Amino acid sequence: MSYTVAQKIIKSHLLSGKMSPGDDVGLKIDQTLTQDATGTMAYLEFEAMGVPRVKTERSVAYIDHNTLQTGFENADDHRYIQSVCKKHGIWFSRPGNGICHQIHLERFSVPGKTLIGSDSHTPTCGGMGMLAMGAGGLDVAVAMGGGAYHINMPTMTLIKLRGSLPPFVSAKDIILEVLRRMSVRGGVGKIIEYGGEGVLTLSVPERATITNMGAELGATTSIFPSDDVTRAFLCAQGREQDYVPLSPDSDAVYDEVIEINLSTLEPLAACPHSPDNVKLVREIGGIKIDQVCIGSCTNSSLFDMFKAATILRGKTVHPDVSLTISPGSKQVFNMLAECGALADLIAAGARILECACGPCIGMGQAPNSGGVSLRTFNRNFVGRSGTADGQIYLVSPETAAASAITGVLSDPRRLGSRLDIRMPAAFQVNDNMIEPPADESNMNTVEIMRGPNIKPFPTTVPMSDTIEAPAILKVGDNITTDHIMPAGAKILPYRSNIPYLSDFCFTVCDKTFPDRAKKAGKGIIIGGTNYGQGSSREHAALVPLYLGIKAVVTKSFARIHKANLINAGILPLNFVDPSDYDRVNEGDELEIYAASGLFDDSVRLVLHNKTKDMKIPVVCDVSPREWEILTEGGLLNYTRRQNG
Ligand code: MIC
Ligand code: SF4
Repeated sequence: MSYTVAQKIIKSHLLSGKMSPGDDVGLKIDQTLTQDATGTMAYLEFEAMGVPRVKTERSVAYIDHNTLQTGFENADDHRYIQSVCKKHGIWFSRPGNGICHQIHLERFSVPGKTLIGSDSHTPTCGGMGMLAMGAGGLDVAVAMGGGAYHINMPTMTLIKLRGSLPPFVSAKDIILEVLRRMSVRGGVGKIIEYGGEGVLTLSVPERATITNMGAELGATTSIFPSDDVTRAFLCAQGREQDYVPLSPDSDAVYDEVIEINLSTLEPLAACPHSPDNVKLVREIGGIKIDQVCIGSCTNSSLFDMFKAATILRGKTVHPDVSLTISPGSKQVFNMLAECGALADLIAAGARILECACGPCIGMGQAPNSGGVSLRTFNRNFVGRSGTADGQIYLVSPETAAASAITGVLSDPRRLGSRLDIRMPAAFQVNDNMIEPPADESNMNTVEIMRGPNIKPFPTTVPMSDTIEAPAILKVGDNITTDHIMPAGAKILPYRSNIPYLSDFCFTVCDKTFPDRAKKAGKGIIIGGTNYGQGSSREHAALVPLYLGIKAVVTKSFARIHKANLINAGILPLNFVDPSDYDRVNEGDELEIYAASGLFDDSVRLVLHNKTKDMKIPVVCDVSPREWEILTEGGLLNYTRRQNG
């Protein structure tokens, strides 16, 4: 047998199932990561499982999302996470140390290992040759307790990179080109592997930009081989001992092959309001801009920051533009300061923010009304910036910096022949902001600090034979988790308070939804294709659960959200005939029951539209294990029973 890079890692971590596409496979997880916006819930779930010490090789908790502390809530949650880490064997990255994915890449990623994280951009470490996947918090909690992580065995897509990038064209433009070709649902059920001679021209942080934003394809993950470039990065991080070479077998078989000639790529931008609405920068033209934000887990490496600093050196940010810079990690920030590049940015008029997610998740820096904002980030969903009518374009650091000077969207190739950037031979290594856990012998002395913001999460009951509820909401295609459970500075502090969050559920689509759902006490949601794309936030399942949602019936689901619904005990159903979507209106009275008592690998059910008196066939496309989770009322109940 011959294997791709991803198949090799899956094979060496396989705990259950067969590696044939679509089959449920259980994987041993070597490493986990959490961030603070999903972490509090994940650790509450971990505590509820009653496992005294994590069983992974390495688990790390990062504080990077909720760093605007306008009340006690975030600070309380940070204290809680810090104390749980100390007690239960988890490394704690303190606020100020940077964005989880950037730090994990620098300090902990190891080629050939598996990683799951309670954040959809966990595939960033695929740039290091790890099998790194985003997951719901409960899945991460189970993995910390030593349990397998289950996925449907993906098909394999090879993206063959030819040639090398022209000056001022960036790794960001490569992933934007992939999104242009494949769309936000083109990666569902797939692992995207990069190969071809173009791979050798890309550094690990550039590879990580590409695997990071592979999340926007809906892919299970994206991965690069581990080669001399990988070794050089690990050496520069003082971690050469972690290097393991990893490449596909020469006769590895891929289900799909896509070729991209890097030499012919041009600067690209994803236009409002979707990461796959990609156009050439020169084709969009010189639209007037109001804001430029450089940073996020996609583009905040030292190389990205150097590019911005070099372009801005000796210049002034345009008077109509506000430019923000968020370095990805303390390592990046420190090195920028030491070599003087930070001074170049400050002198040009950039507003320097702390190294954290910041504007990417609407934590400050919302643009002006109707404002055009160029961001080096990965998502431009409606309202995510904090301004409902903000117009967000996703671009490379080169395009962002060039435009910040001119005040209009600008093709960076106009800047000259090539940027003269010399990367240092070694990164500055100082892990003083990463706190190790207490020794096992001392763990019992650690007291868990729970603030008043932490409310119990909704309990679930085993599934009943029939569900009777109204179609409480009907939505269209590509609904994101930012629609279902918005984030931003006003709401994020309440990620450990499901009752409070419930007042914001789906308000991007329908302001009356929370009230209506509370009055009805139960409901079924009707959705289109790719329902639940975007974030891994399990709150997008837990909050609907709290509001009495029993089932979600759609044309198709995004992977992580579907898993989160199952984990919460909410039935994810698909129309057998997608055109039946038109046969249900909001407000119709519905009933769901099994078509036969039998269960094979997908349960056939009937959606009885009582208002229209129509019987619509629907299917619950889940594995036998997932069906058991659903019938027991969710993963926590299931895991508790498994652990006796
Ligand atoms: C995001 O980019 O949407 C987030 C915020 O990082 C989320 C996680 C969350 O909602 O906390 C993600 O991508 O999973
Ligand atoms: Fe943070 Fe934005 Fe990355 Fe999400 S996408 S982890 S909010 S920087």
